[in-house]
Amino acid sequence: MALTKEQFITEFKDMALKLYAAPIEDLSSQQLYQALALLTRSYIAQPWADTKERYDEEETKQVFYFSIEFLPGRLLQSNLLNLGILDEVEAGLEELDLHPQKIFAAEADPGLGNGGLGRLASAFMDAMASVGMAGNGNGIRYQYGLFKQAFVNGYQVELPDDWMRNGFPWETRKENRAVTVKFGGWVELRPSRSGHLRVIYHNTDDVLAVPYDVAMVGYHNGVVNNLRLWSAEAPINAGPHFTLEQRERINQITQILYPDDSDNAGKELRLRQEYFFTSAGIQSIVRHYRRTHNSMAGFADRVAIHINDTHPAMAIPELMRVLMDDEHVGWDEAWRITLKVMSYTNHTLLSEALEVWPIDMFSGLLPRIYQIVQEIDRRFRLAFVPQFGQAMIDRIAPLGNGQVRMAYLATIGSHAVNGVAPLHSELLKKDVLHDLFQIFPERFNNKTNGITPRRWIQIGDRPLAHLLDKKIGTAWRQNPLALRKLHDYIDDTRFLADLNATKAENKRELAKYIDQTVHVKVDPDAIFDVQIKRLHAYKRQLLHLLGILDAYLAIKRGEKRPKRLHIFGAKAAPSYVYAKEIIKVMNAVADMVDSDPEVSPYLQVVFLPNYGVSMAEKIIPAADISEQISTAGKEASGTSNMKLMSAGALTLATLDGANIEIKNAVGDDNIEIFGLTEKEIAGYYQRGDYRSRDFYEKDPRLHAVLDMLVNGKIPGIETEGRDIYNALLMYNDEYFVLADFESYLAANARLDKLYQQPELWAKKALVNIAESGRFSADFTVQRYGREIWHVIPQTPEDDGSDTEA
Ligand code: Z2T
Repeated sequence: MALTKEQFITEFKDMALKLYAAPIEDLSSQQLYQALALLTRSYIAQPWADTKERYDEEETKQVFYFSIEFLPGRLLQSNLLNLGILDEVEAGLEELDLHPQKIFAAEADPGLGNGGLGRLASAFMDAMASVGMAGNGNGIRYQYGLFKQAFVNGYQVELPDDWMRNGFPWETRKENRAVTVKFGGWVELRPSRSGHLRVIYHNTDDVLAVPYDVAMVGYHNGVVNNLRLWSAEAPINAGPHFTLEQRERINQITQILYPDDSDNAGKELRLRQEYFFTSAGIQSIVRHYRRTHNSMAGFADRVAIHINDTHPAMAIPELMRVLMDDEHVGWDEAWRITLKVMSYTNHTLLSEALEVWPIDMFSGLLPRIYQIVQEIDRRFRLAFVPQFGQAMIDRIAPLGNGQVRMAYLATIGSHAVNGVAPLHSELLKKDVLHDLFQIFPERFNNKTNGITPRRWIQIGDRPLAHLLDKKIGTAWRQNPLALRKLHDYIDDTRFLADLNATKAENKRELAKYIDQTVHVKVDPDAIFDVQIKRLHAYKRQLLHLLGILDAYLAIKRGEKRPKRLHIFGAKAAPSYVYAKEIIKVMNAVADMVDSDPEVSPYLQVVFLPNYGVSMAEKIIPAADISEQISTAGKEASGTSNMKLMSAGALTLATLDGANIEIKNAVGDDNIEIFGLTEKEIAGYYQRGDYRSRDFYEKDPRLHAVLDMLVNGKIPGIETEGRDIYNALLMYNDEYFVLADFESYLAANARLDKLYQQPELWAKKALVNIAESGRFSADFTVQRYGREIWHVIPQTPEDDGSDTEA
């Protein structure tokens, strides 16, 4: 859109006055933020309405991305950027003697997700709008987001995230679009005169699902898509017998996000949440479709529904329910429509994260849905036992072992199933969904994850963005593949120095931020070595920690090395004791290193509390090294690896998830690979001959490091050190930390050496930035659109390379 600085100044002052009846000089940052957000929303309103009208008029096929998590990050700056008025607004604010960054920082960061899965969902929303795809989000409006993390005496404590305290200016409540979701009770199936079954619900608990819509603004294209978040409320005419307790139970449904990343707690409230937003979404999609169509026959040509992991997998039986019970479609036709509409992404191979629900709980809470799952199960068995045998079908039917098995249900009820990086997609076919792959091989495909360079470079890394503009022009802002132009400057000594200077500037900025937030002074000339992701044993923050302890001992022995600053950001699930113990030890090691004048010239450790999207925007631009060190075969994809690469950090990585794609993109010389491969680890499992203790006994450095966990040398830890020591030695080190220790140290030593040659380092950083464009989520959603959702016309150039997992 077009907006001059002068126009903006007038409209902004006017908005502030209307809102607060005061001149802008008297307003707090929060008030200025509210005024600016509301003004921005007023700019969004018309294109939002227009986009919706256009989709309806042109009968565009629409995608609905169902996800129990969305992590959009702060929206003001990205909305201004995408509208194309960020520069004018910032200039206007400065002319008013205001500080844009201070105003942007007043926005609460909606933590409606745990980590990668939720952030990916939001990246896809941004990308779909930006490539002009009709993509809608469907999720939950959690009253409280992911807990705020604080450290008390080095221990993680969790505080409630009251993110809507000041309201959420980007949402609009759509009371007129509310639907009712039914729980519990019992079902009566009664043949009716017209021949179809009448389904009568008795004694249900009814919940009103009220949608709140959030605009998803496309980049410089006038498109504004919709993210619909549902809130649970008591029914309007609840009647005199409706108790406060009942009201309370309803409010609970959308009260809080479950804080588990890659883990399944199996709680009934979680099942309620899943059905709540799924049923509300399906009902509203069907209702909207039926306003302009008098049958459901063409539904699958207008609607694609994507199931982000299995949390919304009830969309399958729910759509069957609506088609049959409300729309009187027969089973076979309903199933044909459902299969064509639904597609499913798996995000993990970890068995503890695979959702299963006890049949008792499931059937009690969702009696009609359970009947339909039983029928899906019955027909699946009938169709495939003859060809594949009872034993195999028993393993993979939707019902088994007294459980509803959601990944199997999702695979059986979708026309497409994908993993999120090639290795992950291969392992899905080989292990977790092996039997279903035998039956439905054509459904399986890969879609490598992506990120949005708009947020991570244009917003997060202004100094780099400006340097790029100067050197290669601004085309990369529209098409990140244009970053490849950087290769032309690989021998441009001046440019390489500029690149290093940009990094140095970002490091000074982060150093300031660290000082302001945790009151720790860090040396901006150190190597900034970053590991930012949820805390989980398979991600092996512990391997990084053991590397730090080894460095500590080496420095104590008198070794000199370039100074390294290790930066961690990680929340642990509140119930994940082992992860919390690792946090405590990290914080203890940080203190030990910091307070030792022999060591602190060479080594520093900072664990920043409350890592999230907005903190990532500050850390990533300053990173020299990106630690992506999961046990091979365990990290489905990873996405912080892509973000850090695009900021020119060198990746220190195992051959896992999308690290392998990064290696293929930049070449072996521009990434630091170490550790066992997935194949080698599978070999250990098969033979059953991994003995972590052998590594401890053979390697004196490892021996010394592990002993530190229990010999009292790290002040302030007791049981934590012992528990970790035991996990590694008595319980045989489930994640092969000890097996990878030596090669991890060797890779680190190579990085230390490389850092002595700044120009060579800069060349490698350049190649990483240049090749990061391929990981733009814009391309990812286009591949989903072409190959799964069928919302993009197939063109001859499509090589279909991504369909081969
Ligand atoms: C999650 O963030 C991821 C997987 C999950 O499995 C759950 C959550 Cl909350 C159920 C992550 C993966 O661990 C990560 O490798 C991947 O990059 C990300 O999803 C997005 O696909």
